Amino acid sequence: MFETINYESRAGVAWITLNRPDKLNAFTAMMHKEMLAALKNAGRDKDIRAIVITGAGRAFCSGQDLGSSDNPDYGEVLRKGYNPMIQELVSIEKPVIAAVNGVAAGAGMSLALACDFRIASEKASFIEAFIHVGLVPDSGNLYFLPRLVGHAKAMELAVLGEKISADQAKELGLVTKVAEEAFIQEVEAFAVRLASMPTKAIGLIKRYMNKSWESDLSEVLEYEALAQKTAGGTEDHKEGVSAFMEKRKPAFTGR
Ligand code: T3D
Repeated sequence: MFETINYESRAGVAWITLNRPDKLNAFTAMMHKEMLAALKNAGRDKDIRAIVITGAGRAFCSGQDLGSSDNPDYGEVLRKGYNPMIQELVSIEKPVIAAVNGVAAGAGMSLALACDFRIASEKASFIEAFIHVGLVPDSGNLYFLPRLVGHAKAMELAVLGEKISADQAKELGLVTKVAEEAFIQEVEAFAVRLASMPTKAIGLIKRYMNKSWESDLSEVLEYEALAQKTAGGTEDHKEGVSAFMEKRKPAFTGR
């Protein structure tokens, strides 16, 4: 179905694997197109309740394919390729996990930052590679990085472009977890756990937590009221309360 990525679904989780391992999964125009289609598909599919993005081979993603930058207008490359992909990822009201199996460089790091969670393998590393080719962080990097690590650290990472290890990323709060055991099994367990939670509530948390950065307190209070009205009408809310009263484990269905 796809040339540059793989798409699989199992146990309520969509697995999107960037699949150009000989180029460390560098982005091409085709990969942007396919990632957008895969994300739309996972967002629309009612059986999918969590999404994992990972890389084939030893890397997560090395950013733009420097050998295939045939469009000299990089603004257009971003507007047509990267930006719709990042916007789609952020607007999906389901949890998206970056399973960072190896190096995440340039726009590959941006892709990981735009996800809701990052689980890193011990072999993972992160590098703001843009500066080494005289470019600026893009694909939402200037938005997400300072929000995740603070302004001073974000400036340091973006300007110095030094590679950081999985453990350093964990210390900075960039990753939820560095996998200690078999990486994919740990990611799978985390994704399945998320996929069995109240999906609508997670979607609302994502939507309004993202909006909170551009809102004042009274706006956030109103968003919370709107979100709680919606969440309060879900089957999962009823199930959660029933399970609590009956002293049993809830069985959430995402409805
Ligand atoms: O359109 C536009 O350009 C605007 C948009 C820009 C967005 C961006 O993402 S700009 C930043 C682009 N990315 C980079 O600058 C990163 C370049 N890669 C690296 O710095 C290093 O490869 C890594 C730090 C990621 C990994 O280093 P290492 O030593 O583990 O691997 P390597 O030996 O450098 O790479 C292995 C192979 O992958 C190698 O090919 P070869 O020699 O075996 O045939 C290398 O050329 C290839 N490769 C790695 N990254 C890219 C790439 N080929 C094309 N594009 C890449 N980004």
